[in-house]
Amino acid sequence: MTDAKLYLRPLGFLYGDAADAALNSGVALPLAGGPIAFTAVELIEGSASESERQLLAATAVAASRDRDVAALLDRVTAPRPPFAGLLLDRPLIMGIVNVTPDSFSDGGLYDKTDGAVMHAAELAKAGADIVDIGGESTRPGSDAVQEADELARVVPVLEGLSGFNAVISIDTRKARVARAAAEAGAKIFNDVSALTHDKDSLAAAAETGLAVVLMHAKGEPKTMQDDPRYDDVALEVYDYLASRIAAAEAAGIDRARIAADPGLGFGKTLTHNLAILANLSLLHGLGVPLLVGASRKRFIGGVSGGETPETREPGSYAAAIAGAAQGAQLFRVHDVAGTRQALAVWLASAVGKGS
Ligand code: 7PJ
Repeated sequence: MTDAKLYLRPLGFLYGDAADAALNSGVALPLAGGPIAFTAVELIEGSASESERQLLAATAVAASRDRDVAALLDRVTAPRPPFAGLLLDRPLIMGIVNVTPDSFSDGGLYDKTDGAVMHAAELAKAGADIVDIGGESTRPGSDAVQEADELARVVPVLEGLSGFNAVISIDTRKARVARAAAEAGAKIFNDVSALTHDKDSLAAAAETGLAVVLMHAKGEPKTMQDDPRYDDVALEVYDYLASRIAAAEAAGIDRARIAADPGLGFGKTLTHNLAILANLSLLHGLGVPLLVGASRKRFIGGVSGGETPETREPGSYAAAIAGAAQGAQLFRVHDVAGTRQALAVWLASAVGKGS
């Protein structure tokens, strides 16, 4: 096979005492250095168009003398440093604050500065570790927003949050917005274009020292849902994110400041979104924390019904749990209290005790 690349997909997860016992007796390996252990690995060699797959015991992969396998396995198992100052020893919740008049899920309810500031405070009280402030709707079909309009929307909100107790993230594709947000105290540059939309974004991230979320999207928001196609969506998303992490590092952004996100709903059909979720653990090979943004997205309605975003909340909890069960570290959600409860009950029942 020409151009064969290597991927490792951890499988067979253990939690709590079972994970500890398996790690101590050497029959499992730690997932991203966290409390979850994995017992099996799908070893994938090839490319999105042609791949060979083998299911192996994790211990067999650990015993491999192949240097590429060993290096990749190191990335899968290595502990992740704190992200934007936050320890990754439990699922972290990023609450969504839209400051957009056309936001699809809250109908523009929070489009005024005071409303957005109040909403952010409510999310923090409900247990959000991060609040993500966005002034440009990137939902499917939406138009681009002018920089001046976006700045006018988000800067007063960020200023209203000075001294705020949760970490502040700015959801933007624009370098100037990210720079203004950094001045106003934001710690995370969450970019659905993975720092590609604006040619100054890599430099803005490097110079401000912001942590970055690099998200996969295929195409622009306006047209991304017009018949997206992939040979193998999970491998193509992986390759894209790997290339964006490399570009970020080359621009001077330390790997410790990077998280990766497969971008559910961004140029993906229902089948693509589900393939990504089912293969999520593959992305630990990127060697950075993973963020999952499934909240209220259309694919949830596609699985089980749920015409309006508000009715997709139970499915959003389930998608977050599916991500957490595979070791994803960050969850971008609308309903912070509900997601927190869902993740807490899942974790407590997987581990067999409350925290
Ligand atoms: C995402 C995002 C996502 C990250 C939006 C929506 C559309 N940022 N911004 N991941 N989605 N990192 O909330 O439905 O999935 S805007």
